[in-house]
Amino acid sequence: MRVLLAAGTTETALIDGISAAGAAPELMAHTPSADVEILIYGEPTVSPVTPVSPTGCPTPAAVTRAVREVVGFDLSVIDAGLAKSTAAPTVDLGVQPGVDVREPAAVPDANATFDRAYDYGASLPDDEVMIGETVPGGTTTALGVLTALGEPGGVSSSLPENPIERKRQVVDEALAESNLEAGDCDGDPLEAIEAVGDPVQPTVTGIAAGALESGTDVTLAGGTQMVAVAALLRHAGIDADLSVATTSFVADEQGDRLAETCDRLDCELTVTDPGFDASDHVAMERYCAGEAKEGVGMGGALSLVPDGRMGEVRERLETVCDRLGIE
Ligand code: AAM
Repeated sequence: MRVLLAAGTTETALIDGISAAGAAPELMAHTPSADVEILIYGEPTVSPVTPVSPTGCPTPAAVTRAVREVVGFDLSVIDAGLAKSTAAPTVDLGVQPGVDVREPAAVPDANATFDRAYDYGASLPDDEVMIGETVPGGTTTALGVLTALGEPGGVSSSLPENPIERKRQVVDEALAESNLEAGDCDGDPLEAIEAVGDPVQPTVTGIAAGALESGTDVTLAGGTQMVAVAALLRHAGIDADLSVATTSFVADEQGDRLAETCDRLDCELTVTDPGFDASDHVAMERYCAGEAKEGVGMGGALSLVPDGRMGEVRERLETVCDRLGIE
């Protein structure tokens, strides 16, 4: 199995109170760069911080790394608009960081990014791939494109108390600034991304579209951000089989809505519970309290763990957290 991790940024993450994917707003731009270093090396290398929430919950990259150390999988990192340098080897598709969605164009080069990502996806030699993401603010931009497409339903959050009303306000402002109303982008997913999305979206949507077209099975590894990608693919007229693999933390928060949305988008849904309630380690306690919930391919990675081996993942996560200075 190859995991493709699309790592990017959007200025949208800087909107007050919208994201916990970094200890402080000025650190969020480093989160994706550090996340991919954790996946590759086990710890940040040139990145100055280990991404944690303001209350100290470690990045989901720690969990994905722990799974990787236990079961092993091929990994490629795609630069989907990084704002800070990273020492992780990345595939360069020329993607730029995203602009605040409340500006007229949030992803000015969405079309060109999609095309390059498509060619990359179509060139992959793998029979199956999983695609994950790291982009602070990504649930707000997910709500942006879902609304522009006219898709009902909400999105999750890295915060235990989802600031969904704030997100709706931001999306309303963003649509108005782009002279759009909810549902206006029904048949034009790239217009939705350009107006109110983030650069990870055309990257993941393009890779998935190219991979599916060339006969590669695709699992979208993530929560509501990946549901938004599934919606973008369906609105692009792609009807190939598609799966979403997420965590029990997202599924618990979203309730029946997650399965209903996946059903409507004709996506298979896999939910994996890592059994963190069996541990009294501070990181796992924070996940059980609803922090972070998903990201950096966590739900997809957990779905690769064979029955009976989740205890090993939890043990390994403690080692990864020790290395990251989280105890
Ligand atoms: C990615 N890196 C993270 C992290 N994520 N580091 C710490 N905490 C997280 N939750 P929101 O829209 O609330 O910002 O949530 C989306 C982000 O949270 C994404 O970057 C996702 O990968 C995760």
